[in-house]
Amino acid sequence: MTSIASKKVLIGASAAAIAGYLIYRTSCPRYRNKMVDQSVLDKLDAGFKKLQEANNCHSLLKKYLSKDVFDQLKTRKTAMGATLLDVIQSGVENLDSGVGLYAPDAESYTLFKELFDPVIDDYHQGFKPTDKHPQSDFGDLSTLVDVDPNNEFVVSTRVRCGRSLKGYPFNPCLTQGQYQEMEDKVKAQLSSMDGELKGTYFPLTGMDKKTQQQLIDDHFLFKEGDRFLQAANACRYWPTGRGIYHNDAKTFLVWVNEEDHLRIISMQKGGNLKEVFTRLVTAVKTIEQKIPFSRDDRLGFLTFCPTNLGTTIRASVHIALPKLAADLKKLEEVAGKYNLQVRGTRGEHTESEGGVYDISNKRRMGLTEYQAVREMQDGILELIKIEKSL
Ligand code: ADP
Ligand code: DAR
Repeated sequence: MTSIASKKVLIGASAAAIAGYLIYRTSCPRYRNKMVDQSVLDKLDAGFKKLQEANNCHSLLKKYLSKDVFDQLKTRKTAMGATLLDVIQSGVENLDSGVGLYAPDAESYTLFKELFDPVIDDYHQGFKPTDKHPQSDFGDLSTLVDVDPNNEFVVSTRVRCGRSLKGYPFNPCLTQGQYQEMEDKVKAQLSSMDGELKGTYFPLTGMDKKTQQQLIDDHFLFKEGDRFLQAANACRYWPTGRGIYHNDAKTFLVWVNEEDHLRIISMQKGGNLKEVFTRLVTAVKTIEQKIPFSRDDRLGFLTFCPTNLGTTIRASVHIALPKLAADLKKLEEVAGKYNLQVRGTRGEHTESEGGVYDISNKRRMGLTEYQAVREMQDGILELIKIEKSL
């Protein structure tokens, strides 16, 4: 075959190969799914317009979803099929969101990093894209204290962390079967807890409403129908796969598949933070030997909401500071100086009842578990000192 003829054959073969690849890319179910549907793009355009026109929206979503970022991200889709709409729909529907976005799966934190990174930096007060969350360190527990030994101000103390089960996406991408599978796995593992942590798992499925409401009123169980989570597609198939594990004393609890796969909680009356955190550390170390958790090398433990990444620790007191709290804005301003966040009695997006506030550390990333808990301890001690001086 002449050299010209062989070149013609080679060019023909290459053209056929390229054509075949292009057909594959447009026709292969996997690659076809890589394209964002026009219906999703239309919803995204409408959502972005709504955010832009909202004058009284102060969410981090609105702050950082510029037109440029929006145009960059709106055509992207994760391997699990999550789009920018899955990320922002809660904040579009709830313009009063503080943050307004969630990660439908772990990949979202990198695929939509142009939006997540500035939100994370802002919320966690300086966690840059080049920063790396430190390894877990629960610290020297003997240095923690009872923040209110005379029981003058603190009603109760609670420390919680979130954990995601390795191999499972977050709420919007979970199937009903996965919810059930995860619940079965967690229930089986928790059934072997012993000593102070020994307890019982109570699925929400079949739980009578009176019992459920009493658990919520006593601050043990998560609220139902959170509009922010509903809009984020975090409540599908409810109550399948959802429930609560607790010991008899209700000082050790585990929430299953509310906002995160797991919320591991230690709580008790009074201000003895040292006892509460020691119990949580024991529980986390016990559970992680039974259930593999999803942890990112840069972001730390992964959670559905970016505000909970890293340590995922929220250490809080239910506290009454009548003089400081006479002016809520003043209380929030003073608390903010110590990197503390003020929530209502029933947690976020609620009001105070009887003058009791839920005050906790705000930062969860770029510091260790011990530092996050210590930040709460030191801040609360300062607030009590100020209250006493007024
Ligand atoms: P999370 O702490 O899991 O992020 P929330 O802010 O909704 O979620 O609070 C969950 C529940 O924990 C609410 O019922 C709230 O009243 C309760 N809670 C928070 N801190 C304390 C505390 N120190 N003592 C008792 N209950 C608390
Ligand atoms: N609805 C969200 C909540 C942000 C932080 N709290 C969480 N993840 N429970 C908001 O943007 O207000």
